[in-house]
Amino acid sequence: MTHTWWKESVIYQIYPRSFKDSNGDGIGDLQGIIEKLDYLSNLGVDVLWLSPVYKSPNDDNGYDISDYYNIMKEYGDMNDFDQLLKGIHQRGMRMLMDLVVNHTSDEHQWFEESRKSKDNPYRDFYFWKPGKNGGPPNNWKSFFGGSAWEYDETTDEYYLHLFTKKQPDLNWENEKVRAEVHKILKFWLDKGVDGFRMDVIPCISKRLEFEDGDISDFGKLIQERYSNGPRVHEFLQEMNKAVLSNYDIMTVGEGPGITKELANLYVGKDRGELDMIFHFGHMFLDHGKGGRFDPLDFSFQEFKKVFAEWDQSIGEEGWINIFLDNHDFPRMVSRWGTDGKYRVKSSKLLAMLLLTMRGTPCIYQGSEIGMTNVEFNNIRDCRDIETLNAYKEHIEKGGDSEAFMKVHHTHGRDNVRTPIHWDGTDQAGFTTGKSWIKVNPNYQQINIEKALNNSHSIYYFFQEMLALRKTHKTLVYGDFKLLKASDKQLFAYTRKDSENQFLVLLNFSEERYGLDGIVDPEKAEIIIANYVGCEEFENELRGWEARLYELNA
Ligand code: TEU
Ligand code: CA
Repeated sequence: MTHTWWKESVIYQIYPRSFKDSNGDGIGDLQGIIEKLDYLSNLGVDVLWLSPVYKSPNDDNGYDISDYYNIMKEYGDMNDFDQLLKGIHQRGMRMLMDLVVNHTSDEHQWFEESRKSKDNPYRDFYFWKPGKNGGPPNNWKSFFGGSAWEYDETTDEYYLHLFTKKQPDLNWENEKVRAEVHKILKFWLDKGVDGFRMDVIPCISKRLEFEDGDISDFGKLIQERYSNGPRVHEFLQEMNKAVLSNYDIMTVGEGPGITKELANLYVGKDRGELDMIFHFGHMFLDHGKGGRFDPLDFSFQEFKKVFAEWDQSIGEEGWINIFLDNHDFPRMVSRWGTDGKYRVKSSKLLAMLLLTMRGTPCIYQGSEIGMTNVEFNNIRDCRDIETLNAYKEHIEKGGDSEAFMKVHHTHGRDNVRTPIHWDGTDQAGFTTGKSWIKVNPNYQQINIEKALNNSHSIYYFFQEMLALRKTHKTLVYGDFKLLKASDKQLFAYTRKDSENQFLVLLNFSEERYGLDGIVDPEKAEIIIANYVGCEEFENELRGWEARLYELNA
């Protein structure tokens, strides 16, 4: 086993806007993160992934960049950034920046030039096409509702935007665009940044025929038209050769549309492309043909199968991330656990799942204290452009507002973007001003100050699991084997290498679960569990009980 730091690391994702506000304007900022570096270091995470902090008009909260070389003014300035990076390194941690180069903001100087005229030197930095039959060039839909094309009167043409109309797609066919991206990478890497999470990276190579797609099934549209285009690997290998390979860094692709069959083309160890990807096998499980706001039921067995099949297909060849939520998906305890009576137990169970799989785990801010989804009853409380656009479309089609808000409560992105609960004071200690988005009303029950004063809190369970993963490398590199695949309640698997064998038992229900024959107490020792006093329950798991056993040879 060759030790690789980015395989043995655990990432903690920070959504800066909601992490900690230091100057009372109600918006999180870099100085706020600096204030909390000891908290993060004490938790035991290794790499901090910051969602975008570059200059942006915030149409999509920073995923619409207008200047890659400057810090968003609400977050601070380059001095704050340098101080933050230094503080992270001083604590032995690393920083991942969020590289968003599938598209820019429409307020980026390149686009402002590009839209001026058909012969502007920047015209080919983006995709411009004449309309067809009085409408857009094809039937492609944006991830965020409506057409993926916006008409621009000045030059009587449409431009492509897979996301909002303020996020025009960059034309990677143009080698000048690729050279500019390499320059951006080099600028931040020369400042000492330890790598990048690359936003929607499988979408950077477009199918230039721009053929219509099957818009009745958004997941299919992503796979058949938007992701895994003809030159994506060429572009990534070129980027790796020109820049990435010159640094000891970590590169993480966000991979909507990457299938398990295609994954090792991106992350295979000899591919010279990316180190790992966030795949969406489980994340899109409950997305119906209409996308996130068209929810589907799915089975627990399907959820388990995703982990087994992805591990199987990646094998020893590549590497993946392990995550259960992020800034785009509902809170993990509300989505995969239960945020009622068993919130604490199920949060710890999910922590054990996250930290005993093969891959580089990523903890989303607030998961370490079991933060939950938030019930917004009024669309005016929502801030996410994807939600606001979907709501508008829903109402225009005669949909019912209450029904939409109900789906938003379980599936919307605002759920994971409310401020972190630092304590039980006003605005949860996040800001002394008025927060940009409502604080979850349960902040007095769920907050970091309480967690730090409770030795049985979710926080300390995460801390213990993180420490275990550090000292038991079998949990990083060991073979994964799913047990009882068809069981409707138990998620059981082993992790094994030449030194150790571990058994993980996760009871995804409040019903008890009999363990007859699964564990031989003579040959198994409990390393950690989310209940105290497991010995007298050798043959039974209680509601949402999680156990990690070391199996003696
Ligand atoms: O997300 C792309 C993506 O695939 C998810 O946004 C998800 O598919 C989408 O929410 C549809 O439900 C990345 C960023 O993570 C996201 O925050 C940005 O909004 C998006 O790209 C555009 O940059
Ligand atoms: Ca602020």
